[in-house]
Amino acid sequence: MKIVDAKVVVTSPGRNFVTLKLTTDDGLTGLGDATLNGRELAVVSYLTDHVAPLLLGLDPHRIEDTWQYLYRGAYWRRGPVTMAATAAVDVALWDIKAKAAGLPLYQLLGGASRDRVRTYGHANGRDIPELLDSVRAQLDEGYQAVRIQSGVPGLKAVYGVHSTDDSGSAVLHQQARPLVEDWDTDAYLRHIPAVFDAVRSEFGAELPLLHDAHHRLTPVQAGRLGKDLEPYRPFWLEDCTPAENQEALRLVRADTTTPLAIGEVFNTVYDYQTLITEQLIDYVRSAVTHFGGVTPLRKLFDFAAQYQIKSAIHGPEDISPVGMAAAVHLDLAVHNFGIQEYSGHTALTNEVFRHAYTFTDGHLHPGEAPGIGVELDEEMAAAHPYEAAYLPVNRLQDGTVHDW
Ligand code: KDG
Ligand code: MG
Repeated sequence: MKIVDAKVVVTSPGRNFVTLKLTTDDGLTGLGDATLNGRELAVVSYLTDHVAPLLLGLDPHRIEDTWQYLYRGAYWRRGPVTMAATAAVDVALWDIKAKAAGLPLYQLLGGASRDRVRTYGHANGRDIPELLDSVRAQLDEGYQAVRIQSGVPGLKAVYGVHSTDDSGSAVLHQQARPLVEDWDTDAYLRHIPAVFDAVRSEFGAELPLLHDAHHRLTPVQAGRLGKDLEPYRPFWLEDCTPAENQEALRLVRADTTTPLAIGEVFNTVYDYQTLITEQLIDYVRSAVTHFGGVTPLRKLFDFAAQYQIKSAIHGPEDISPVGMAAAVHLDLAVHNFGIQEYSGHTALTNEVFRHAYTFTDGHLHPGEAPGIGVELDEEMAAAHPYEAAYLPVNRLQDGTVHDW
């Protein structure tokens, strides 16, 4: 078998998604997600100009060899653009291999280690009453674990909470120029324990609650937050410090027993070396789409398993259903599965990307369709072309740029 076509499809059924479609000489196709939110076209160029020409004529069954060829062969390796492009190739090749075998991908990864995949959903509110309503809505949708994000008194727009304009209408984060959010760490640290207190009082002790600090704290601030949240037994505190410095987590770990999760902006196992070998974290949170695909993420999970660290694949709305499908196959197969983030996609997105995975009672299952189980409707995709969009940026109240 040979690869005869490599096509990149960009579509925006509400938000941008980049998809690689590989076709073989015997008519099999494979899909891979290459979406890098706010920097989509950089990956499109990387794939179209630099990777697609190399793939033509290759044997699609040689997944490991192709991965090494793209990773080592680029010389300029790692980084989100390179690894998103490499991930798309890797997942498309796994899709083809599983279709050729007539099996769902999870069967090629060792088969199911569980019956279904536990997820967590997103609840958020500009204030505590709005957050409580949002948690209730998540439970009504079937979720059995919930990430809670709250507005902070005195701040107009914070991560994870719908922003409003002066009239109070919701402002979308996807805009032609970055929205500017504002930040005050002290105000945040004062407020979040009260948020957990209110949610625990309303929903009881058993509901797994997660929280994302989105890389904004120093190690000492993160340690204090972790300690303040201990009475509420969070499932985890996510991305507490900026991602670049693995050593920071040593300080946080020394201060708190709140479980720690990190990794959505990591691209290779090297970003995790200290964190895993020193057992500084409890969950690895990389996306299939930004970590080079199923091949390296499987290796990461096996490495993490030796240290009792579990998987928690990043699954926001900006991972397409193609990336989500690959994640759910891996979730079902690996032994050290922890939890899967899942906020779902719009009905229109699910029409452009028809998928076999299902969501029931807060759990996902990849389905039994051969491959990863996603079909791309290219006509519908073309009817919703790319729209320029950025993630927000973040400034302290004196105007200083802060981590978003
Ligand atoms: O594109 C950025 C988002 O994927 C990220 O902000 C979402 O932090 C996130 C999460 O935990 O899902
Ligand atoms: Mg996050």
